Amino acid sequence: MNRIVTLDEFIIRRQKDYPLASGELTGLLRDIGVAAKIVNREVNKAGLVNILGVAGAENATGDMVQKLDLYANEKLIECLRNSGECCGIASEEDEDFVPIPPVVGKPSKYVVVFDPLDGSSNIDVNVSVGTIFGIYRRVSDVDGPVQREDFFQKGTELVAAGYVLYGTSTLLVYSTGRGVNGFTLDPSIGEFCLSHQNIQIPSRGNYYSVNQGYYLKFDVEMRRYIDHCSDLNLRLRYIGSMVSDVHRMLFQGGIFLYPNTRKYPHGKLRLLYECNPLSFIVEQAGGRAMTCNLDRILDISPVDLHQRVTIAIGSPDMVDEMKEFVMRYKAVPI
Ligand code: P6P
Repeated sequence: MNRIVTLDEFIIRRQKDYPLASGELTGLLRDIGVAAKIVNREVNKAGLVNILGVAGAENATGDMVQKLDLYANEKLIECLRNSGECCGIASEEDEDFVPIPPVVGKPSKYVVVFDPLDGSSNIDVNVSVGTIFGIYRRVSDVDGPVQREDFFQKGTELVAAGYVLYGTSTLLVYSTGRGVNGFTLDPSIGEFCLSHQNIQIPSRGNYYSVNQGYYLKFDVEMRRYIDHCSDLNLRLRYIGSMVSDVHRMLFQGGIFLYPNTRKYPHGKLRLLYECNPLSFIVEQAGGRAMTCNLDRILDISPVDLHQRVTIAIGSPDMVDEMKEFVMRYKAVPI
């Protein structure tokens, strides 16, 4: 039987891979792990929340019942604020970035972007949701306040990215640019334990993932590619939570698409805290991630905290095939 390797032990052991590492990133990753355990505890009680009352009402103990995504947002900010390793946060739940003052005067080198609870509409029907995060080294003066440009960095500048999936089990998957590893929460000891080492995405899979309901709203090249997936008898899987769909693809292969529609002419999904971190993970696992205009997601220079992009992400052979369809059928050649 293999020895249990906890997330903390793995992170600390991997720190030795970075001779210049001084422990801040290690501390930050561990703090995100703590926040994930706290969020997991509440997500697992979500059904009770509905019994005890909806967000904004008082529950049996007189506490204010919160929407779980706001709760997750608060807990993540609280953990990162106390970590002393993060000088700023950009969250899906906050209009602007949130400066984090130094703890005991010690300046910190990193900023964190996250979607605290991606797919939160699934909570009410007990379908998996997740937290997505990315970590950048700040580019502004370390002795000054965090600046907007600290968050407007390309995905290629990520020093770490990952997600926590609150599903049939709770899994934390992350990468610091040297491969992708997964850790399953063992509730009996309250630790994330190494369960999926060096994850590699299959070169292709039997699933494609897109909201078929928008088919007639997609551009012709996307419809032709989706027709091709159907002609290949691929199976459609779409959970309505990007992190869950991408997680399935990491293990079973496939492609996830969110093209532009009339409602979302630039795509629906957010670059900073959904597409970049997940693209970083998928590329580290050997996959591809590009916009439906064939731009590599990680090469996009952000211009807004909540910028939306189109995305085609997943198995390399399938994303390459989608690219061929775009080149062949796009009405206005790229
Ligand atoms: P639609 C969840 O709200 C989310 O941001 C992603 O997690 C998910 O893939 C997508 O939106 C679902 O959007 O338009 O298909 O309901």
